[in-house]
Amino acid sequence: MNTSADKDTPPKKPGFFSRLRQRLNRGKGLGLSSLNWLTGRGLDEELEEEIEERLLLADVGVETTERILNGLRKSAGSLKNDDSEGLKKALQAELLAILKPRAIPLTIPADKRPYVILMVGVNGSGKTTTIGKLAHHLKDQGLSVLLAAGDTYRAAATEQLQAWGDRNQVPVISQKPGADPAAVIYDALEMARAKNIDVVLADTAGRLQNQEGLMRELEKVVRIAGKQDPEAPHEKMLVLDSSLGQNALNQAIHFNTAIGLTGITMTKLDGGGQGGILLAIANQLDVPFRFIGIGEQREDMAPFDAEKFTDALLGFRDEQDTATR
Ligand SMILES: Nc1nc2c(ncn2[C@@H]2O[C@H](COP(=O)(O)OP(=O)(O)O)[C@@H](O)[C@H]2O)c(=O)[nH]1
Ligand SMILES: [Mg+2]
Repeated sequence: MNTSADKDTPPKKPGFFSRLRQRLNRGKGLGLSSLNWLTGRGLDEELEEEIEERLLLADVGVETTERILNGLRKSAGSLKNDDSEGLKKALQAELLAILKPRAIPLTIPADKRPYVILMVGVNGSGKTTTIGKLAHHLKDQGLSVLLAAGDTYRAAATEQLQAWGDRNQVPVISQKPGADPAAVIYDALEMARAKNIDVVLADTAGRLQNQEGLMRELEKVVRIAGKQDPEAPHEKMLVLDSSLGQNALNQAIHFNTAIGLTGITMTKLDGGGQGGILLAIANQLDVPFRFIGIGEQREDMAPFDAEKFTDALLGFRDEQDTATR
């Protein structure tokens, strides 16, 4: 037996939010990722304009930027002119005030079985990948999971879901390409009930070319799931590509109006987006953020944490955030 301390202590790898901070920092560098430029300055007109510009470039959007600046002006009134630390804290507080109310984790109550999570979003947003990550996350919590291949438009979509099922060793219910997605999900719920499965993760298609058709299809899926269990789907989770900037906000509003969202997962925070789009969405939609994704692997997703996200966005270091896995 090898008792060397080196072998027993796994190498420290940066934790999720450290990686998020690094990836946001890797972006265009115009965002909020380092507040060094703030040092030694008071909130005069010039600095206000600079903050405004940086917020807009970070995808925060006009309305939400205005809210943040108004809040900053109020707190700056009680700060000394060169108290940039105070100003940074005030900015942090403004962002937190917007994000904190949306940090409501996904919980799976023990009395709702199977718990049905319907994943929606446009093509390429990361639905299927997020299902794979989520299956892993839920299995880690000791829950049994079943995947439903509700994107029946392309055979490749079912194969991709099947691959995630294999990787996580969870069953996948699918039908032939072209099958009715509502029927696939109905079958999956029936199977889940028969096998006492805890959670069903239902994939859906997300073609952009026909928004109305897509929304009607999703409404039908919701209706048919409700025939198995009036409360299903318990979670209608929008998966959003955060690198789309303000377009992501428009998608969120659209899906929320059509089917009433209960949660949002933001993907691709490693993908060039500045992260400020979460502020815009949080400020304008009363829908919780459940998870954020920073890559294509299973471990590249974590529950949304408003404090840690804000610190990552502002480039604040959290020395504790190291994982030992
Ligand atoms: N960099 C990065 N890529 C992602 C992330 N989530 C998904 N992807 C990739 O985005 C592409 C589309 O994802 P997919 O799950 O197929 O999207 P879907 O069409 O909504 O099901 C795939 O190549 C994924 O590997 C993420 O958080 N970061
Ligand atoms: Mg897909």
